[in-house]
Amino acid sequence: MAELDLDKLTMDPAAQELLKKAQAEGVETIFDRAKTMKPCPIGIEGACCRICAQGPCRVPPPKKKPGEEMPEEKKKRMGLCGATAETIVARNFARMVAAGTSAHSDHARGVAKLFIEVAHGRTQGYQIKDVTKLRRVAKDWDVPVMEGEGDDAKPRSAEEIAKELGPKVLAEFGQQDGEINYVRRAPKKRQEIWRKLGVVPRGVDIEVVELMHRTHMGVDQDYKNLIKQSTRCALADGWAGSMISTDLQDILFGCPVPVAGEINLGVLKEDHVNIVMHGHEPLLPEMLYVAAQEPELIQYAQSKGAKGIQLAGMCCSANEVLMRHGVPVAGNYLHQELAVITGAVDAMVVDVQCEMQALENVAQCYHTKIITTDDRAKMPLAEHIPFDEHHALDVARKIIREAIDNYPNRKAPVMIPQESSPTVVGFSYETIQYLLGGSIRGSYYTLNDNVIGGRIRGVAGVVGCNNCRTAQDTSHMVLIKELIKNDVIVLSTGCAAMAAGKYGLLTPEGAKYCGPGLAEICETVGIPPVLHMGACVDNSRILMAATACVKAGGLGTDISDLPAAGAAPEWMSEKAIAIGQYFVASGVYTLFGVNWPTTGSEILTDYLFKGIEEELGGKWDFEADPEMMAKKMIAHIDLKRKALGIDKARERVLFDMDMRREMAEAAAGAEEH
Ligand code: NFS
Ligand code: SF4
Repeated sequence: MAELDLDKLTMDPAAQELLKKAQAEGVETIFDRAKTMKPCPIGIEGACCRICAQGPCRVPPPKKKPGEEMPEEKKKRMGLCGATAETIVARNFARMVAAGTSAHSDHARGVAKLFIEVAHGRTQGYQIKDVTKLRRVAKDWDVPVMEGEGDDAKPRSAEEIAKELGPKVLAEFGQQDGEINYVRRAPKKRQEIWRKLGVVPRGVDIEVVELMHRTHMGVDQDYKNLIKQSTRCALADGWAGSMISTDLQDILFGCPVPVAGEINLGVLKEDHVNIVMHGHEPLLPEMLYVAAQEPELIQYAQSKGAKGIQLAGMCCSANEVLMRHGVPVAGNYLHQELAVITGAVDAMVVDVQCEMQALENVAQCYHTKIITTDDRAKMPLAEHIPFDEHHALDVARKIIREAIDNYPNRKAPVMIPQESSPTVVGFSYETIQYLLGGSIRGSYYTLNDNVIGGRIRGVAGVVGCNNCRTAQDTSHMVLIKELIKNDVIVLSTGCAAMAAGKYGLLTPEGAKYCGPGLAEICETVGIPPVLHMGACVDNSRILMAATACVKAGGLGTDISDLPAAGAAPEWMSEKAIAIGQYFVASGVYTLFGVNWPTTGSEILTDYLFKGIEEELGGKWDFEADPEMMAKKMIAHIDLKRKALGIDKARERVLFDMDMRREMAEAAAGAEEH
């Protein structure tokens, strides 16, 4: 195996330690493969079409020297059928949006189906936990929450409401005409923009199917029209699929409130049965969490010589159970193989999305059992224990028993890194409203007030994955630290949020990295500078928070007016592209790092980075350097502040703060002497 330059691969000391262990034990990981297999230079630009059997047709832009004019004949690039570079690159981009939307929406469909089963009392272990949220969501779907008239009216039972709400939500997926329901949640002006452009989704499935149809050979061959349908599809992800996941999961499992947790591989325990829950859908993890506390199973673990059962999460499943129950997190995306390499994971239970097939190979070298649980996501070498909501608790118990039975089989030397960091998570849209909204207005008004007054310069969403083509977590950290240093509060989800947690930014003490304005807010309210809002489907919470800011007043009339920006500096998944597209379509300036999948067409890239802003108020950008990325986001935020006429207020605040600090320093100096 090739020598690895660890600092270039990951900034996480736990990961570095385990990579050394892997090297010593001759176990190959994604980090090794990234060294030997380079990305295809044509594919990386989106310039390869393989949607029909006459291709693949490759249309990379001819390399020109800087400043050199491209000869006209070279500008014309096309596939055998005449599809231009614009069409080919746009089709590839569109298909990423379709796949990403499918992932979130198929997840949502599963939750909706479970929800209906729970309403009818046909499941095992589940219940409706958050009746307040149920009632609020029901109103948004025009489901009555009271029965009877006038003085005789009394609240309907949770089950009654849920029985009526469930099918309505599920119907959203197959709806053929009209508008998806949650469009009504967006600011009025945003709704008008969408309606005028004709991009309001009709349903969820229809937008994906239509996009797949339009990217078939010889259908839509106008790149702007392809991007338009990508927008419609992505909006069905953000404002339907993902938002439905978030809402129904909150109703079933509880709307997150601040809870303490712990992040990194150090949460595994050598003398415990370690079970890692990896994937995205919290349905089974919720039951594993219940079952792992059953005395019978704990005793069973003890009978095998373990002290107890340690559950830990990975990827977005981790975020789900972390923010609802404080279940510790073993790591983000690039930690998955490394967890197995500790030699201490007795079972890794996976469901769907972001699970590397390499897991089954790595597991061959250790004793770890990889258990797939979803019929949509199998691996040939893994054991399959299908999840079934009607016997969910029994399935969870069976899985835990298998893990316990596997505990005595540990063989390779076990090495669990020490690293783990405390975190405070669970900043749902509702929690932020409660903490920062102020009790009088019951809205995001106090947050707005602080933005207007200048203590908070702006709001940034930092989300997305790890990507083995860039050092793990480094871009997340450089970007986030630069933002909070400049008083930009950060809302985070997914693997980015976990990265923030690993390096201490998810605790109120993270205030020490902040500029004076944001530090003051963190200290007064007792919040971290980076608010962990959940899994990637919970980017819908960011949409809701942005909308609430608009509605609270003082910051314009649309999301595109807000001093805000979004970024995914280490993205890798198609879901990230779908998310980015719905943020752009919701009016947000959105930057991605690592690489950009449309560079094969300058015209298309130019449209996504500039032209699209005229239509949607948001736009894409690419920036590989995280420091530069922060600068671009802050510049955008300042531009929006200026447009709102609140740029001067911030100068006054900073002036005040400097004076206050000088006075404090002078006072401290006087005391010393
Ligand atoms: Ni989001 Fe979550 Fe992580 Fe990326 Fe994958 S786990 S859904 S896609 S890698 S952030
Ligand atoms: Fe080539 Fe056109 Fe077929 Fe694509 S659709 S592979 S560009 S012939």
